[in-house]
Amino acid sequence: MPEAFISLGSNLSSTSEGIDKDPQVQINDALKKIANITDINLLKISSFYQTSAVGPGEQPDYINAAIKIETRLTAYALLDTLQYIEHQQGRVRNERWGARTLDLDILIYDKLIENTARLTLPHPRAHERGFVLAPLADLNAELIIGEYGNVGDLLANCSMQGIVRLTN
Ligand code: A4P
Ligand code: MG
Repeated sequence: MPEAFISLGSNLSSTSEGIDKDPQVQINDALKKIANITDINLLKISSFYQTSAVGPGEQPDYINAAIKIETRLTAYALLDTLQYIEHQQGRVRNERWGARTLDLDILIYDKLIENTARLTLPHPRAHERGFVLAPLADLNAELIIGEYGNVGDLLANCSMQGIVRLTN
């Protein structure tokens, strides 16, 4: 079965039925939903990280994590499934890189290289971002990201300023 790596990020609370859900709860809820999908086996979950927001203006810190899965879904069906979960958890798409209740990105799907309007694989910015590489290194530091090299080496050359591992 194909293996894939997914990053999870949240820096906004959402309120549903009067209950306030902070970013850590958003990530945990997303993990539960992913674990319940028949065509996905959730193999590994990284530590959670508190990370300074990369992007425009002042934004709250993010909680970031990553997972390793195996799945019978194609890469596009997996993207549909992840976007449906984002939508269920109140994601509203405003400005690019803006604050969000939940962001689920496919970092790597097997050895697939894809470059369409809907899907770029490996994820085009994964290799340069500490908030992606730190959780990914928990899962597999030997993992190769396209032409850029392995996660452990990329992480060693990347700024870790504003990235704090949370115990969980
Ligand atoms: N898309 C293309 N390739 C992929 C892929 N591999 N995985 C398309 C998922 N989606 C992919 O994404 C826009 C479109 O990208 C989707 O419709 C999909 O078809 P989006 O989630 O709507 O928008 P976005 O996340 O704002 O854009 P983008 O370009 O994915 O942003 P990034 O690069 O993911 O950055 N700072 C911290 N500390 N932590 C974070 O997690 N995240 C971002 C988002 C910015 N700053 C951050 C963090
Ligand atoms: Mg995204």
